[in-house]
Amino acid sequence: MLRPLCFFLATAAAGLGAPTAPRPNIVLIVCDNLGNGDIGCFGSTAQRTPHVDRLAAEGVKLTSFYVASGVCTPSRAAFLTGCYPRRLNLHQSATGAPVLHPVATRGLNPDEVTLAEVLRDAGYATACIGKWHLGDQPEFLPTRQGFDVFFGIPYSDDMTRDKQPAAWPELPLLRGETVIEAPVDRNHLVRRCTEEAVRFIGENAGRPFFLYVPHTMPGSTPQPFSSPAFRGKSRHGAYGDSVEELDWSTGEIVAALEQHGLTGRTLVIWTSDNGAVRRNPPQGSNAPYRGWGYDTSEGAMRLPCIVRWPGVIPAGRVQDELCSSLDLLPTLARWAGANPPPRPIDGHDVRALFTVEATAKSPWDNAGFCFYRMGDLQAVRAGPWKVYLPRSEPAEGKKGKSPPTPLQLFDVRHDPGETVELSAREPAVVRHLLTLAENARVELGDGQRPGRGQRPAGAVDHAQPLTLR
Ligand SMILES: [Ca+2]
Repeated sequence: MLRPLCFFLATAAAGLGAPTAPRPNIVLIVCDNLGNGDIGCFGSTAQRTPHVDRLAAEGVKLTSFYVASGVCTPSRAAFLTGCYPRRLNLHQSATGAPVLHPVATRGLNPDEVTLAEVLRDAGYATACIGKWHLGDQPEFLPTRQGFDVFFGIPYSDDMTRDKQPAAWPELPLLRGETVIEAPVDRNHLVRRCTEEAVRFIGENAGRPFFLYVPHTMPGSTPQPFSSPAFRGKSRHGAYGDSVEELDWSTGEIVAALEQHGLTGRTLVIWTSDNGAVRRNPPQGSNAPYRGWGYDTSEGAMRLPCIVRWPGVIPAGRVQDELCSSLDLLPTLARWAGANPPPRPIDGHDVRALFTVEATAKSPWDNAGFCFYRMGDLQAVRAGPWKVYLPRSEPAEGKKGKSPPTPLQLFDVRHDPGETVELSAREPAVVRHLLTLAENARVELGDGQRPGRGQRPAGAVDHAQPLTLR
């Protein structure tokens, strides 16, 4: 029921101001657990982010950009597939956890078509440099999902052997499918991944490339890691040091593009996989949004995002229309002259939102954007309105069971902090959003109710730890 409308709108949006520029290189930088209020150009004063701020000044700043989940694995799956995690059955692990743990029998199904596969088939060189987190078995590694190059860790940096000595290996660093170090020194991950990214740009400057940099930091540990050059240098503790190193990393990648004369031929996207998570101060910030990472709050899923492509995307704009990490695959595929996967996906071609002044409208306004926490549909947004669905049963979450909640409606465009509850004043809006929620349940499911559009996750019978050989 959702699909024909989606296809129609995507086609309609593509006709609006779609540029005829040559296909760009694509650099996709995704931080880990970094919130909207952590970045200067999005309002932070806690730490310095000059390189990211410059990117925003030279591109479009998206202020209603949503990821598809408040936690790592499902959010990262959506970036690469354009699908809601529940469609892929990656909304939870095989053991019912919110993310994949080491030695997981589940992973992103090799049958799914990733952005890397779409672009590689169109002639792009492809690299994934950072934290994967879509399956740690050989069948599920980046090299099996369209990436020529993988350098990084297979899951979160806090999934260390000391937490599960009987089952988990030392944190492995991989090149391709081979463990080259274990345990890897986490202080140097961002620096080393940046050096690998810069090298990949240099080696592929003469052909189209897709560089995916899913960072490991600030991550989930109480004190984020950073290299000695940044440690103790920010005004905001270990957290600020980590964010400033990520900003440095962005600057190095942008400088490498400049050095090779690729600035005008490269589309850079900069964002995060979910909002800042609660730690002991000094900690991250999701301001002006409410809530912390891991749930379906605005703070968890509405993230800073910048898209820069000089000459095609006008500089210095702010776009407040709703768009999503789900949109990257169909949007980037079109810009690369490639076709999106033949199977149903959830994202839209939103090129017009990035390039056209003021006139383009979000394709999500019609079908609505869904907020799932694991398998539970908890909220829907369309236009300015976000409804939190009433829940009579306690819901299972990363931090244990959350209490029952009533239906709540907010105008998150004009009240981003969700301070004024409006359901009693806007019954027609509520009815409309509840209809969209029901449409989503039919297609994607909700709780124990299956959706007709769900597809199986990848699975292996026996998982082995990734160890040095
Ligand atoms: Ca994350």
